[in-house]
Amino acid sequence: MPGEFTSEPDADEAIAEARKLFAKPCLFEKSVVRIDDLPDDGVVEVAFAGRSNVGKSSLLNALIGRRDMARTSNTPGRTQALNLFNIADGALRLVDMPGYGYAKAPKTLVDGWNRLIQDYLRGRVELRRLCLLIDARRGVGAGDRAVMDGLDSAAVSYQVVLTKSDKLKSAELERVRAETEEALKKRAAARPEVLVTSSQKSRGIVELRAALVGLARPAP
Ligand SMILES: Nc1nc2c(ncn2[C@@H]2O[C@H](COP(=O)(O)OP(=O)(O)OP(=O)(O)O)[C@@H](O)[C@H]2O)c(=O)[nH]1
Ligand SMILES: [Mg+2]
Repeated sequence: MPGEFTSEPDADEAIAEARKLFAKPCLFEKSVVRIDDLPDDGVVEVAFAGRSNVGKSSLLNALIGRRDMARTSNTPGRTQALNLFNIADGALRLVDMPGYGYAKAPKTLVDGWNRLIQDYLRGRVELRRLCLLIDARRGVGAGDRAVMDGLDSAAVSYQVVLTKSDKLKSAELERVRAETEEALKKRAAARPEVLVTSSQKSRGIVELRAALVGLARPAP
């Protein structure tokens, strides 16, 4: 099959490009609590969402190879604003979002999550991909499904990423991954592949970078 020969070099190329991009300087830009305070510079954005404590800030730190650029915490619900990080002087912006579902699973995006996030997800033209993080031990929950419903209807392209894979044995992990991929088949805006990561063990980070590099402004 010709496809078998074309896919491999592409994957290698993406990994090499991604390594270069994520090795470039990354700056914390600002914390935003009002939609009007978002930058108006046209830089492409990738946001990180998921339940409180799922590991969003940790994954963002792992991606940019910094220990504590995005603040992590044992206290769920720590990240309250949209925190913006700028890679390579505007090649890409990473957005760390507040977690959802700490008190109870939201029935809809409207009542479960705050207005800022809703406006951001529905209206932000610069948002090209949302990484939806799911704890590998929990799998897809009611809150995650409510968020996916919102993303599908707003046509926000999203990538599901399993986190904390170091907490599961490989057979169990494979079962959760396969189940999650199956659940995404009916979802219009979901990327079909589920990525498996551990920020603690640095697993799946290269693959996640490679999945995002194509969205960034090409290097000059
Ligand atoms: N074992 C393990 N623990 C992790 C991993 N990633 C994050 N954690 C832990 O999970 C907890 C929450 O991590 P955060 O990155 O702060 O999670 P968050 O999703 O940003 O949390 P909020 O901003 O409060 O919603 C911390 O105690 C982390 O050390 C991982 O890959 N493996
Ligand atoms: Mg956080």
